[in-house]
Amino acid sequence: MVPAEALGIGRVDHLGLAVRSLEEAMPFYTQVLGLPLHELEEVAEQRVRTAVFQVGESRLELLEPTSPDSPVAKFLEKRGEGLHHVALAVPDVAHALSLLAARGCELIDRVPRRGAGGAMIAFVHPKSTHGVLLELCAREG
Ligand code: CMX
Repeated sequence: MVPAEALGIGRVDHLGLAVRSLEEAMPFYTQVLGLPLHELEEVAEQRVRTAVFQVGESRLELLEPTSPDSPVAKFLEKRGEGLHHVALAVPDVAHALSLLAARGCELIDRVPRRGAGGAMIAFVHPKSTHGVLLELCAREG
């Protein structure tokens, strides 16, 4: 049997963690865990503010909704704070999406778009991944 073409997943790029308030959640990561803050950013299109912490070659991305119609606000309402998504690094998001579409996966984004930190990203629906919202992510350099 010919193995299916791999997506080229290199590592876990980051884990997205939904929080009600960055101000309340950040001291745990900075002061209790002692992680360095990498970046604070507002992603207007997703209606979130993010605080990113570097953890070796991966990152933790805290997500605070900036509007009641943010996908993260809906998540917090239904499930409370916690793991929101897993982001895997791929070399080419568009190519990975075309492979996943051909394999019958339900894509949230049919084409890559710009996410936090300037990365190209796309989401795959949790229905296709056994319950985890999956992000594909490609960074330059
Ligand atoms: N992880 C796992 N399952 C999730 C989920 C998540 N983060 N969010 C929703 N679900 C599940 C729900 O529990 C629900 O399951 P059931 O049908 O079994 O109850 C199902 O998905 C539908 O959920 P919903 O609450 O009705 O929400 P919607 O369908 O309106 O939206 C989703 C869900 C994933 C399509 C939407 O949140 C989305 O498009 N997400 C991608 C964009 C995003 O999350 N942006 C924020 C982060 C941005 C960034 O990192 O920059």
